[in-house]
Amino acid sequence: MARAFPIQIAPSMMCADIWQLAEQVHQLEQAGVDYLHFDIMDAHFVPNMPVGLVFLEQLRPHTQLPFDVHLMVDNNDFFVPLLVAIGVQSISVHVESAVHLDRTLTLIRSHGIKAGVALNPATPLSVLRYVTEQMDYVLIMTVNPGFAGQRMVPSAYRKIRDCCLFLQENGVDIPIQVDGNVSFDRIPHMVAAGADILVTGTSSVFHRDGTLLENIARTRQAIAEGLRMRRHDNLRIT
Ligand code: S6P
Ligand code: MG
Repeated sequence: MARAFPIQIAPSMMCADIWQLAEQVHQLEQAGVDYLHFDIMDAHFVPNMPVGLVFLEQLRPHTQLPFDVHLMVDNNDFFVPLLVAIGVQSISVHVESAVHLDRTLTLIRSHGIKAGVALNPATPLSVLRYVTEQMDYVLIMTVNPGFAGQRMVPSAYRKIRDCCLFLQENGVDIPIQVDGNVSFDRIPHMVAAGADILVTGTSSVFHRDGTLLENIARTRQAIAEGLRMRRHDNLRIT
C-alpha cells in the first residue's frame, strides 16, 4: 500500500483565536503549513455556523497560503462561485448533501480549482465509484461534521485504510484528507492507515497546552512516526 503523496498539514481556522488571527496566520506561514482549512456550515446540513464568507474574503489578501474549503451545507452550488470569487484553491462537498454530485464536482473544476468529496463517518466508500474521474481528493470525516473538539469515531482507521485500498483497486491516484480529532496520538495511526492531508484543530495544531510553533513541531514528529509505521506495515504486507 505504498502511497507517494507528501503528508500535508491543513490547520482548521474555526479553531483559531480570532483575537490573535493575524499573528496566528503569520506563525502558521512561518511554520510551513500547507493550507488553511475553512469550514463553511449553513446551520442546516449541520447544526452550526462558525465561519462566514466575509472571514475568508478579509483574510485572503493577507496570506499566500492556499485556502481549502470544506462545505457542510445543503446548497453547495450556491457557495461555489462565491468562494471562487474570493480566491479559494480547493472545495470539498459532502456526498450526503450533493444530490447532483457529478454536476457539482464538474462545476468546481470548471473554475480551475480542486474538487474534493467529503464522506460522513457512516457513508460507505462505494458512493465514490462513479465520480472517481471528477475528484481531486477524498475527505474522510473521522468525527461527525459540525463541531471541533469531538472524539474520533471508532471506525476511522479502518475507513482510511479501506479508502486507500478502494482508490488503489480503482486506479485512482489522489490524496486522502482526514478531518476530526486529528490528535498527536492519533496522527501516527491515521498516517499509517493512509491519510495524506491532515486537518488539524484543537487536538493538535491549536491544542491549548502549547504554542502554535510547538504544536506544529509535535505534529511533524507524529507524522514522522506515522510514516515509519506505514513503511513497517508495507514491509510486513509484501
Ligand atoms: C468539523 C470540521 C473540522 C473541525 C476540526 C477540528 O466539522 O469539519 O474541520 O474544525 O475537525 O479539529 P479537532 O481537533 O478539534 O477535532
Ligand atoms: Mg473541516
